[in-house]
Amino acid sequence: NTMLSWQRTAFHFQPEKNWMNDPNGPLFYKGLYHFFYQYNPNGDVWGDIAWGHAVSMDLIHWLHLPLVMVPDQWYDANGVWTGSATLLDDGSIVMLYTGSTDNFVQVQNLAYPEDLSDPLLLKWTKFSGNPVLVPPPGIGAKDFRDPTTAWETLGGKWRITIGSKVNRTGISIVYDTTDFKTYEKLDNSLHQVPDTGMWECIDFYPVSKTEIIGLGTSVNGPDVKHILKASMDDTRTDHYAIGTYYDSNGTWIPDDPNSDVGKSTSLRYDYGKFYASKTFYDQNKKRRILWGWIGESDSEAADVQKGWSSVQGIPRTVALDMKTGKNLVQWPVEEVESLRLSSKKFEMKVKPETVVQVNVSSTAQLDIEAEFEINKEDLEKIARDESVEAEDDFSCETSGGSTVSGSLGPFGFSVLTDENLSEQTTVYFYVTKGKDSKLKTFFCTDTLRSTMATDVVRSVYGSFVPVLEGEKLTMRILVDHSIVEGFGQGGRTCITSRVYPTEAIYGAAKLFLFNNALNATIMASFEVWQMNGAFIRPYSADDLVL
Ligand code: DQQ
Repeated sequence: NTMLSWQRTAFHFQPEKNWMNDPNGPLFYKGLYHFFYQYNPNGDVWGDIAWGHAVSMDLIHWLHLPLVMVPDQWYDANGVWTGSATLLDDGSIVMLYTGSTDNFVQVQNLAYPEDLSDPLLLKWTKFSGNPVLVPPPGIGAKDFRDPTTAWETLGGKWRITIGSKVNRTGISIVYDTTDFKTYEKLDNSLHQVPDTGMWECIDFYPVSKTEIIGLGTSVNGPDVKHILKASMDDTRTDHYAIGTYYDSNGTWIPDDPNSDVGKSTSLRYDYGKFYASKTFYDQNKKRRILWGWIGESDSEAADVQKGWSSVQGIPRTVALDMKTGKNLVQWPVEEVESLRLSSKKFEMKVKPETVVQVNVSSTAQLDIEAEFEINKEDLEKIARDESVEAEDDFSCETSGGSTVSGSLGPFGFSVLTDENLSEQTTVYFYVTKGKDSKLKTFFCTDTLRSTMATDVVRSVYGSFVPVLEGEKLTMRILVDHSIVEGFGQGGRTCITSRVYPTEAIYGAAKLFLFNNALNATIMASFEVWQMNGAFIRPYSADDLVL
């Protein structure tokens, strides 16, 4: 089936076949980036979970290696679930992961590389004393999973946190250890938020307030804020908040309690399809890198037919937005730019209610960087005009999508679109005027018309995006067959979507620029690159890796 085979991506990480989910234990070791992931060796849906493994020199081209851990012990018989790596000061590596036992109890296990001189880290040993942690009193046997990377306390111990829930309160349980074999539970949780349900895949790390660099996981001090992220099992969305970490009792307090982790008002890494994410500190390039699992929006039956399910998002550098101090900025790792082939630059003035085709030859693999400006006179006129209705309640999700026009939007790109515009995925800005006459900008992706197929979940995704005085509106879009990643305002708001066109594929897939605003002319200036495919294939002994 040519339509199904077209959906496989060209430069996103995917195994050769079968089901994949969470990123696990990412790290940089002896010149290589290692990536592990939740993998079903036996099928296209979740189950029989083992750890897949791949290595790369640049986070873009990958060699698949043999599985590193499979469910072969009583303490992980029902799955080698999610875990994290910690690099110790002596250069060794420990991996902590959750095992689902023969009895479906969630326990934490320790594993380490058999041979630290092997840059491929092919062989892993499970510690003979596993499990190292079992659910503590008061915690459900199935509510105790996904240990983080460890960080050092001022007292010289290692500290980790593990996600759980107590009734409907999501919590982050904390342990100290010196040898990763025995642990001491702290009295306080790192943090907890009522009514958020089970917290999966917690991530906890420092960000710099003063410099655009990543920080090692143990760094703390006056110039540092700490990010707490949890993956909300109820909604399958990743939420974070910025706050302050207290070493003495192992607690963290959000800067803004109104947008605490997991609350509906809280920040998300991504407002589309993006879950179970995990960062690591890349000591090679002094940056913090975020991996996120991008699941499917089609049916399981379709996944079985195509023989695979899920991709990983392009790894993103993540840092505190020093201009706002209130959100992170995420940006595709610079290495993805090595896939850029020929590019074309465009300057266009787009009148209200206009769609124009962007003349590029093939559009299944693109990188687009764009700047938009709303005509100043139109902007001022709308701001003054009292007959323009206030839109204080606007949200991308409930807006009806990019066909619903307002005075100042929507405008943006229509990707993976056929000539008749019967199939299209739109990534766009929408500017609203509030009761106070202030303008507010939203960054959205509309997949409602992305496919004629009926077995697909289609949504309008997105959120508010901060735009500072004097800034133009900017977006970047990566298109790779069935995945579209949008980065608004330098990565303040990000949206990933999976789309399954049936008509707009191969040569029939076009790119359009649209302005559906009723009263605003838009100046657009942008560059479009064709993207090369990445080498992502099985490792063979002939490969000269180093
Ligand atoms: N996936 C893993 C769990 C984790 C969940 C199992 C999140 O460890 O909580 O595959 O997607």
